[in-house]
Amino acid sequence: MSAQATAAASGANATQRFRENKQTSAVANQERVALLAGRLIKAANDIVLEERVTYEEYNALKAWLIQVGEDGEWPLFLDVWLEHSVEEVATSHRKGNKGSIEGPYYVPNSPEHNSPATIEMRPEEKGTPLLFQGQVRSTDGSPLPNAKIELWHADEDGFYSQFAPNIPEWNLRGTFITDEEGNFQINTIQPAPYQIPTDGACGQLIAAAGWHAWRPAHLHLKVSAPGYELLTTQLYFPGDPHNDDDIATATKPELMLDIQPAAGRQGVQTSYNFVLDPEA
Ligand code: MBD
Ligand code: FE
Repeated sequence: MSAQATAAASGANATQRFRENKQTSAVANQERVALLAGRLIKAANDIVLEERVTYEEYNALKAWLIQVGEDGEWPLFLDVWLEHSVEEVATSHRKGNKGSIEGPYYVPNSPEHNSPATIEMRPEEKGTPLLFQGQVRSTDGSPLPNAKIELWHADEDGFYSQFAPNIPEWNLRGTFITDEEGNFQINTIQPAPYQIPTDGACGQLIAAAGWHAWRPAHLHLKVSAPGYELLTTQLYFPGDPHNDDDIATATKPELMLDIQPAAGRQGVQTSYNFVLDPEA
């Protein structure tokens, strides 16, 4: 009975999380539905006509779409190949920090700590120790005390707790509160590059197209403070071979960390200051 990190298992978890956490019942306005669904259907028809798609290809598409659902990989598929454009539209007005996609593996209400703190990890947690510190500020430069930093990331094997088996529930997930000066100090480990599951429908597509399945190593963050827009973003590590060809198109030059050897201890450290936009 050894639970394995299968696409279907992590997909089922991601699907369930999505249903629990996201507002999906809002009835969009009829004109908008007709416009957007109409354009999507027209775009697909244009491709069929222009590329002279065969019945063989049409049936392969149908079989694959059915499989995406069976593997629970709609959250993965959409977050990898579409969310980055939605994020771009949603944050284009901002003057503060660059955002990035949330992805399929966020879980709300992770254990809360006052800064400085160490994120929950196993006693034997593998990986380079990482001291992650900085300040949360407003766009006018003023520091934001009591801001909330939610951090989640993969382990040294590229797995996320609650989406892969045999990892403690809140492993490498935590909520950190900035101090009176808006500063934070978080001890964690450096995550590994992440390969999306290769044994499900998304992996099948990647193999069939001759693409790769990698995201560069990344930290996921949600930074918030009362009266400010929620910032959902990711931070990346210089030198990762996939920083310039992320499968999820979610890297930005402004989101690269500056990694230094840790002062007087093992591992590495980095400083990053978050800038939040006041709510309109
Ligand atoms: C991830 O870890 C991730 O961040 C995204 C966007 C998609 C799949 C896995
Ligand atoms: Fe991720």
